[in-house]
Amino acid sequence: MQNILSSWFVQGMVKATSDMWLKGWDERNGGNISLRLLAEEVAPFRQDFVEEPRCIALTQPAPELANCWFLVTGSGKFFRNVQLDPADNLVLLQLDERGESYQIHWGLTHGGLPTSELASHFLSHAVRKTLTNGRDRVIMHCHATHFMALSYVVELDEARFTRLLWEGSTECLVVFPEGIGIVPWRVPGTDGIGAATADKMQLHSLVMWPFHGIFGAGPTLDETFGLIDTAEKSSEVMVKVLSMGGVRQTISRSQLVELGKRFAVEPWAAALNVEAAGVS
Ligand code: 2HA
Ligand code: ZN
Repeated sequence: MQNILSSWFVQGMVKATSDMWLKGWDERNGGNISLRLLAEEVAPFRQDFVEEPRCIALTQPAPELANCWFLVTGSGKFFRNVQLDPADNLVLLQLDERGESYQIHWGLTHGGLPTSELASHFLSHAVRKTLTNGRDRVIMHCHATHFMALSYVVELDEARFTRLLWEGSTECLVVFPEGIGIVPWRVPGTDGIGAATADKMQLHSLVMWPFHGIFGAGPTLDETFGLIDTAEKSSEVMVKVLSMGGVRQTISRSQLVELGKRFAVEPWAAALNVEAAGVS
């Protein structure tokens, strides 16, 4: 019988957290990931579950996620350590039939809790699950360096910031046509920032937390990592461009429209219609 440590979902979390650590996006205990799993995906590993699962009440009920399973990074755990001991740094949990509490079935072998950003994750999962008819299964948060850096110097306007990143690399409009939402600065780890983030997830698969980091939503760990990586790459280009004296030429509005047509995506109109980034 296969051990849960070799399951695709534990191995997927090991790869995502290790890659993100190597990218420099997850210093110390920075960042958190949750992956929604189906009952049939976890069923083959029941022999590895604890006999008496701990039950913990949610600070905010999530009825849309009733009975759902999640693999989540642990609170206070370091991404760089997940590969060394996945069972101590990750946690597999299931919500109850009303979405008011969860039981810990595997992981956190030395105790502890799921990520401090569980409220943001569950509220965002609830929104994305409904919006995408169950397709989106991952919420990922990290401290992507250049993306964060831009939040200190650009106007914190969603359409203008989206336009800046679309212009920062040709692929961006295709990868995140629905643009980037921005939540005003708030204390992390609270229900308030969770609700504000989930609200932005109604329109955008990427959300900026200024001076803190990024939240991404997607169908798989690979896709969500790729989404954040693409936004971060464009941010790095723009940090360099701004450091070299600013934009002198860029991708035009009509070229962005052409890109959308060629790749059959509908670019967020608000970002298409603001004036070109950096050219003032
Ligand atoms: O998990 O990144 O926002 C630590 C954080 C909190
Ligand atoms: Zn954070």
